[in-house]
Amino acid sequence: MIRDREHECMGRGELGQLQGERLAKQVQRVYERVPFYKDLFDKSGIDPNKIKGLTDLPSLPFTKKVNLHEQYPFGLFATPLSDVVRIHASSGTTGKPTTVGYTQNDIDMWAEVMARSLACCGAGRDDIVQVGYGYGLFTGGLGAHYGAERLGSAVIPISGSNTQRQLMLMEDFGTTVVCCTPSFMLYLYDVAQQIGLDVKNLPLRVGVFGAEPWSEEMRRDIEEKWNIKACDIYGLSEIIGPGVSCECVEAQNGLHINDDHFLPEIIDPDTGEQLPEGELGELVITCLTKETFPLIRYRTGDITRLTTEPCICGRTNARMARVSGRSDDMLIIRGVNVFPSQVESVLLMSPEIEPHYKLVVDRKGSMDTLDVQVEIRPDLYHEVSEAVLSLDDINYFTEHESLIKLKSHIQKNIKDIIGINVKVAFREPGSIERSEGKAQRVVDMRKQG
Ligand code: DLL
Repeated sequence: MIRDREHECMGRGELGQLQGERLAKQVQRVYERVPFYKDLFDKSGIDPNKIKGLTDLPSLPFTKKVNLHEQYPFGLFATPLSDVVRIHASSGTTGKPTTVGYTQNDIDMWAEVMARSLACCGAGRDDIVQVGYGYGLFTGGLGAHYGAERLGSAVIPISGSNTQRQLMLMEDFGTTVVCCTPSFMLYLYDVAQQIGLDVKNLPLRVGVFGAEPWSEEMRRDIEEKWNIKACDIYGLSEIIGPGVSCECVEAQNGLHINDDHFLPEIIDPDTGEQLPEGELGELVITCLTKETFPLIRYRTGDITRLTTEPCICGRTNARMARVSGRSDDMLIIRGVNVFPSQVESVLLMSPEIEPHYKLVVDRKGSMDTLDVQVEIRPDLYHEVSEAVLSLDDINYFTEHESLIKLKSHIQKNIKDIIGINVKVAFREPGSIERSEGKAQRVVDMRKQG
């Protein structure tokens, strides 16, 4: 169902007009209200009165993550705290978090774009939506919650973790839509297997998965294991939280951006130049309608591409490709740029292995090394374990003929497709740490020494 035909199916020309008007207003507004933007625009020689529409966008300076840290906690707020009704924060890997604020209008707009997104995945009033994203400072739980309520679905606010209880409620309440990270959905499957729950018999029909990079291969794996449609949802705290964009269940081919509120661009991360439609680069977003935390040309660090080609679902908004990773998560292995999700894609081409893996990067002398640890499927594991003398002996385990073949096959695939030599090591089913939120799949020893 298309929730807001007026804005989701608007002609591109008319939408551009609306975006341009909103942009001009927002630029004026932040100039008057946020000292950081007044300084930044003055230093960049920008006269806000001269910003009239979309063609002026490339002349505006970027806002970067470091600016958010410098202005911690409320320096970028464009409204007095008395108008703020909610504060969220995203945990930084180092130091202080990034703080974001919302007025009541911001919360309403967020609920609306989330409702659109859930509808885009095929959810509606009759659905029972289980929100398995964390509630708290993280935007996932409350974002999905308000959106599902606005849509009129029955919401189960279970939050993250609670693995066994998640499964119990899915069964007892008849959950039809689940929202959580894709890695948590895989963990839920493992636990369902352990307790003998046949998930294919659940009434669950749609999963709304995001908050971390995942691949097409992982989508297929989840869809097949759970017998559901798995849709990708994207967002970030700095812009609003989840609901910046979402795939439609009809095409599952690119995420529809709510671009009447969030104006997207793709830039070359090195030069900052805007790239033409279709080219891969860093996503930059301008908040056109946010009141408290309206970022201008925010560099998300996320790598994707845009298209405005019509979609079979009838929506006309711009679509972004699945995010392949963050520019700061990109691994450089002996000069080759590698995203963890690329390795995931290649791994999951082999049906003998499970979608649970860890990438360990190190440096031996002046050589970068990448070790790929991945679990093999339980049935193969048991077959191999029975065939060797000792179940516990790791050498017997890895030296089994079928595993040696599989290993060299995967290593060759990674070399052919990504262009790097890696060492693959198989691990027992269940031995790689599971995630109840965002998965941590990379260990970079180079940064730890
Ligand atoms: O992760 C918001 C969210 C919650 C999105 C629930 C979707 C579902 P942050 O914690 O601020 O916010 O992290 C934002 O996570 O810049 C991306 O790098 C990554 N990310 C979010 N969604 C996706 C996705 C939430 N679908 C950062 N695919 C973003 C790949 C994603 N990466």
